[in-house]
Amino acid sequence: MDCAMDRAARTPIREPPAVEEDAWFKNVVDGVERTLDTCLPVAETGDTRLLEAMRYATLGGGKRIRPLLCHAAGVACGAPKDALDAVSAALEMIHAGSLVHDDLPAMDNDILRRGKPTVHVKYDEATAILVGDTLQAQAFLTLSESPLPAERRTAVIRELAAAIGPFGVAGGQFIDLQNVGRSMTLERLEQMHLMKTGALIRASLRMGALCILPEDEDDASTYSILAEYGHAIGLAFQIGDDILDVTRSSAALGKTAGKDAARNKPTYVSTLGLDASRTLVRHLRHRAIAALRPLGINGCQLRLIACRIANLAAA
Ligand code: GRG
Repeated sequence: MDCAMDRAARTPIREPPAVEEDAWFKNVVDGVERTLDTCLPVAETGDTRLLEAMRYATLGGGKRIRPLLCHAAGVACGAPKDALDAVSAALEMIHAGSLVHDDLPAMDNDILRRGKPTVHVKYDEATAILVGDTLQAQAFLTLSESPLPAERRTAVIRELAAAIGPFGVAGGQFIDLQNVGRSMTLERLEQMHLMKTGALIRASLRMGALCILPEDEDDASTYSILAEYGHAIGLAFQIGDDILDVTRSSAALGKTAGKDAARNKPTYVSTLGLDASRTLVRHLRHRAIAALRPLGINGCQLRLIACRIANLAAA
């Protein structure tokens, strides 16, 4: 890492008052919790086990980073809150379903998630597979019924489908699994994480904006700001996740700590070391915040989230 980059990364960033910040975060998180509760199906009669398992995987846990990003980008563009709530709920269903599949014995084989037994431990493996599948279906159903004009609805559906496919989340997960026990170049590691973690983060931002702005020439600059911010924040988030895996306990994380090293998985920490990984997170935070400058006050919430993500890794 060069010195100029390191100096920039160390420059303190003035943050807006914590009270307003906390109120905004709480408002979004509470809103998404309510919307998820409404959008997840409940059985009137018959076997309720699959529906219960979907709720177990999705409700009452997680940092809700993707809804926060979706709302922050939407607020910056003037999108309506009810649409942002629906889109955020869909994003969380996809994310929660991906965590359920990620924890399966055929993938990361974990027993603890969000402080609770993973879905295949609490229920069984077949149920966990179906929970991932049905959460995906429910996410797209939620988007198809979202309070948006038809053209905006199609745009958010398309964005999410593209983000989770072979060139996004699922493709990144495939590369990840192929490389357990191997070393990776920094470039390849970055590419993998831009797909596995970054694709849904970038989609969260774009879907917030797509609720109101067509992606045409008039609004191209907004989308390029979100692309630059999303690239930086997506990587910072993943590097933070790698850092926390070695610096925090399972109790603090709510998931099994030290798993990357135990499985001999290539990570930023194993590739760059802890200090350089932390420096890189600070650099990426600055890059993300710098990208927001043209948005002025409208980028305020996005700026807060960049600080929050960087602070997670710094602790
Ligand atoms: C096609 C969506 C889809 C999934 C199938 C299993 C799989 C392919 C992909 C796994 C993707 C995955 C789990 C990436 C990890 C991303 C990551 C850093 C997760 C942790 O996210 P947090 O910290 O978790 O936001 P909480 O619990 O706070 O929501």
